[in-house]
Amino acid sequence: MHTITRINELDAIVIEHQDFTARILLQGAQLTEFTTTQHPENWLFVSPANTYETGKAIRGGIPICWPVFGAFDKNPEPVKSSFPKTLEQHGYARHAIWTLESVKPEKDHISIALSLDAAQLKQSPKLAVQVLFTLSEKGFDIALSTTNNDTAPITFSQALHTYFATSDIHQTSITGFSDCDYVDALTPHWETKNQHGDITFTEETDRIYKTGSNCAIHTPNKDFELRTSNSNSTVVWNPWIEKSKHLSQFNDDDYLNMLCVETANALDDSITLLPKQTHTLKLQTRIIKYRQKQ
Ligand code: TA6
Repeated sequence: MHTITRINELDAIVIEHQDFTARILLQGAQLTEFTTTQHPENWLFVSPANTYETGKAIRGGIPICWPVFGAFDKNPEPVKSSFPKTLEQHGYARHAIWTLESVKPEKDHISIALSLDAAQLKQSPKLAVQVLFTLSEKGFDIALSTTNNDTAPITFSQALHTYFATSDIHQTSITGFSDCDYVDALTPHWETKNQHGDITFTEETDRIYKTGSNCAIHTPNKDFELRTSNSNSTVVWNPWIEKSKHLSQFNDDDYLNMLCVETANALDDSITLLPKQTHTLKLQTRIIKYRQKQ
């Protein structure tokens, strides 16, 4: 059911079930591949430019941005005062080697738990995080639980930075955010704007929507449904033509076949934990419609 394999410098858990397959890198507890018998193409985008080197972020799959989302200085004051100012973009979780806690095969699904402890990594403050993947022929579910093991309140931000695959970004849209406010991260002062109708892609897009509502991603040959819990912010990102040329681990034309829809707790939706409190961010992804390839 599961084996540990190596991709260049990185170890990965490979799941081979009769109804689904998956691959999770121990570095970053990063799900990079998920397929089902009914939908055998990787549901996730992973750039062919990745080199799978220790300490290098992998572009694709589901990077876990933790214990901060985005650039440190763009976080709210309570987050900035909880962490050292040297914290890198999207935090340290995606570069760290997570501990494989358990692999529990059941009849029609498998649960895989991995954990990371700030104290063990000599990071402060003392937060601990566990990610639980529940995989089945229906799709993948993720629960990201953070516990405050320190003695003072901690405010943190996070995101499941999911790269979804599409056969053509020009024929891809997102429904579920109409009339929702969003922060446009491409404006100098991160202006707040309002979404009119479906989200479509015609240029670089980098937005933090002020909702965690369920949404649907419509691609030429399949529609994904995303259901979330304990999230009131969703990041939508596509680097488009110019930014793609300057991104590491990414080909110039990769923007044509990916979009990030990130289940988050970002900006005003950052989370404050009292000592011993736990917060769990959840995402459930299903394919709700598919069209045979033309
Ligand atoms: O989630 C959107 C974003 O914050 C973009 O601004 C872009 O920086 C993207 O993440 C990728 O970040 P990375 O650090 O992986 O290059």
